[in-house]
Amino acid sequence: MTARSIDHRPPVETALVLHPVRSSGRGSASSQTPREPGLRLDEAVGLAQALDLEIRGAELIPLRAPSPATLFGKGKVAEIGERSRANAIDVVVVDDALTPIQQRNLERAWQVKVIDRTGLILEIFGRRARTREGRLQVELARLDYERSRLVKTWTHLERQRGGLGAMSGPGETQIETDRRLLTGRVAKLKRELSDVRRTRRLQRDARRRAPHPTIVLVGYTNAGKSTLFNRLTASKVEARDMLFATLDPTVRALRLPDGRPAMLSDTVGFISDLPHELVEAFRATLEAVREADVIVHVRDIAGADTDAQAQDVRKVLAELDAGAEAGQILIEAWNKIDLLAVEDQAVLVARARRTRAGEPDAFPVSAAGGAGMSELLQGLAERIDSGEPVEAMLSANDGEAMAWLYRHGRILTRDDEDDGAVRLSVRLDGQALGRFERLFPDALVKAAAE
Ligand SMILES: Nc1nc2c(ncn2[C@@H]2O[C@H](COP(=O)(O)OP(=O)(O)OP(=O)(O)O)[C@@H](O)[C@H]2O)c(=O)[nH]1
Ligand SMILES: [Mg+2]
Repeated sequence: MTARSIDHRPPVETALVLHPVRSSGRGSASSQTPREPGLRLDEAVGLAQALDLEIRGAELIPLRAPSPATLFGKGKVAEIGERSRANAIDVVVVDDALTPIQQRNLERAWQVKVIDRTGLILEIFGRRARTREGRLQVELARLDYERSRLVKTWTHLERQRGGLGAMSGPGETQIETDRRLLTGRVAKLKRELSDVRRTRRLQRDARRRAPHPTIVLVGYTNAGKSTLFNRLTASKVEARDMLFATLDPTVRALRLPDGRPAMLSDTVGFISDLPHELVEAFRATLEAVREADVIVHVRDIAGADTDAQAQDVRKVLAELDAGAEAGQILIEAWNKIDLLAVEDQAVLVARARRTRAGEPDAFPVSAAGGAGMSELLQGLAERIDSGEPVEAMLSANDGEAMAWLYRHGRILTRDDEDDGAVRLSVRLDGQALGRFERLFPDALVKAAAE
């Protein structure tokens, strides 16, 4: 933690982070990708730190038979309770999915706030959202989560009624009312969101008419997307060693090596077990991903977890109906190579050159140090070259048309005739070609023999 001279924020809350390790071999209740539990624990600590919690302890807890009432066994519950008291813990983070009942029972047993993985991620998103759309989306996801938990609580109570007699906690009427209130708020939020989105769609349509190709950076949280974004566009988007530093997408212009402009987007990071409420809520924001001409999957290639993280990212892309599977051009930027030993860097570079059929092309880079940037940009330019080459004959006073072609196309060859006329061979995508013909009907354009 960095020292702050004046700090007006409320006192820091202390936390204990627990990652249950299920003996069935699966890391958590819903994860598909096997991971080293220690790395999962590190990630959970990172998430808790992203909420500015002061971590007083982090531990793997073996789970042989998960208890429906408290997840952990009786002895463990008592032991953790002891430790929470001894360390003056305010929040216990359980890096797993807790049922509402488990959450409530644990809170009672430990007399602290208990938060599970989904709750933690929702909380982080809630704090980070800056734009109106981002805030509405997170709020919607949170209400959805709360509503589903109320429903679960309620059905649970239904089942229990008669058997156990007096249950503490909210009664059925209260829950019904809460649920109706939530449903009303969800409906209202959805209306507000659709208004905001309509405006954004109009803005985007206006942008889309510009024939600039679009490139979008996606990847696991903390992979270095914003750092790469800043390097490529000379911007200063916040890039920090913090999970979910970026939430709202940012778009900037970028110049490809051949001088053509493109639009680059930085996006929210993905994470394993990303709450489905959030994927749903962010679906519209992430439309940029589905509409991109090229997707760059930024990977922390130096991280021990890199393959599992890549799997998680591909899974979220599939949920968004985006990525290579969906027919989009996708390349990988293998970031943070500076963190590898020189021999390992060489191995990686060799591996990137020999990607097998069906594997995405890979570009080893260091967004922080700058290595590999020109290769990456060149790779992008090549992939964006979907346009057909055409020949344009411009007379000496067609300066405007020529400037337009330089701006929107890729000039392949240029021949200056004696009379001042210029013959350009230029690559233009279909949309740009149509625009050029409308704007400059007198310029002579024909398909070029390549
Ligand atoms: N050593 C090294 N560190 C890097 C490199 N690229 C990024 N980082 C660091 O990795 C951390 C995360 O970088 P960000 O650019 O914020 O990552 P992000 O993918 O945008 O993360 P989120 O927005 O949280 O999803 C920061 O501390 C960066 O300085 C790199 O090439 N080498
Ligand atoms: Mg970022």
